[in-house]
Amino acid sequence: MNIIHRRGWEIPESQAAPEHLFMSRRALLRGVTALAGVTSISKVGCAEGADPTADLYPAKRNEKYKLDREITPEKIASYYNNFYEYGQDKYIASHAQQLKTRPWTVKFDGMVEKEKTVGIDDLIRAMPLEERLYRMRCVEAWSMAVPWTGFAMAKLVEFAKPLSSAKYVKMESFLDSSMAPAQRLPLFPWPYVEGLTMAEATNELTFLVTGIYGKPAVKQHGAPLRLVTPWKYGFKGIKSIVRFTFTDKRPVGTWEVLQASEYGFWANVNPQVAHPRWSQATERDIGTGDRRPTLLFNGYGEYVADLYKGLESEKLYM
Ligand SMILES: Nc1nc2c(c(=O)[nH]1)N[C@H]1C(S)=C(S)[C@@H](COP(=O)(O)O)O[C@H]1N2
Ligand SMILES: [Mo]
Repeated sequence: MNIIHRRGWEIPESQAAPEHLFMSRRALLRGVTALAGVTSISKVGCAEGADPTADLYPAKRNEKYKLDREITPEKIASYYNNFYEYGQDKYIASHAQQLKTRPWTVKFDGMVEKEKTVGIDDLIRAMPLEERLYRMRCVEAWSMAVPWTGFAMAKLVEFAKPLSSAKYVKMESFLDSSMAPAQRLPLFPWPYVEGLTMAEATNELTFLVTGIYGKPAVKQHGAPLRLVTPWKYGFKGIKSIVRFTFTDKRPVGTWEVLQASEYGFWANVNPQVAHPRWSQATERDIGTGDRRPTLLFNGYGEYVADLYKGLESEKLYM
């Protein structure tokens, strides 16, 4: 594979996607050609019909989680995305409208009292929805701050009833190339996979997102169910989840499969630990365009630093 040795922000905005730039140009071109056949739908903020959970929005904001910066304008956050099932660049919002978010089921399996599969609307209605303002830091050194709606993952873990022997939770995105043609390409080991330790999954910050900007989540942000771990790099935030598997084996995430020397299991934000191809010291706020210093644990150390005591020998920051 060709590794392009450039620092993240030296890559022009139009082609900035260091997460995938280690892939060969030929593979990329194949991807672009295959995607060119896809019809784009111009209305990218809107589902086919009314969302069956629309009455739950806007949910009450939990004022505990404060921002140190402006909320990123919706029009910017919703048109600058990473969702490789829909393409290789940031401008996948129209392609992502092919995602069909109903019917949608979520499976709970592995080390649980009893396996179960639930419909997304039943699941969302069983959970206490709230709004939280969180910062998000992508490993590519851009960041945003958005109002997510969702529920604490601890509530979902309670609902799933894992056995006490479970140490990790593995999450999987949908696998259906009829609504994501890029899944026919051999670029990625689909479906997208991510994982957390049980302690991380039940940390109070860990949030399962069903909505954004006071409305049900738009497809490009990973509707109808997406993970947000604001102290970790954005790639941990797996979109459009269909399965939670409780296990005693550490899950290997999609990016770790692709390039283990650059993307690991922990992926905690740390300005002092550079990515092998660029510095993580600062980030570009996609809302204002300003460059600002990156904070340890993306500023969430008071909530999460304790999770990593005794794990200092691990590669916690990549
Ligand atoms: N299924 C899936 N989830 C994913 C990704 C992806 O390509 N596929 N990209 C990740 C990356 S790299 C980032 S930075 C965030 C981007 O979230 P946003 O587009 O809502 O800002 O989603 C993450 N979740
Ligand atoms: Mo990312």
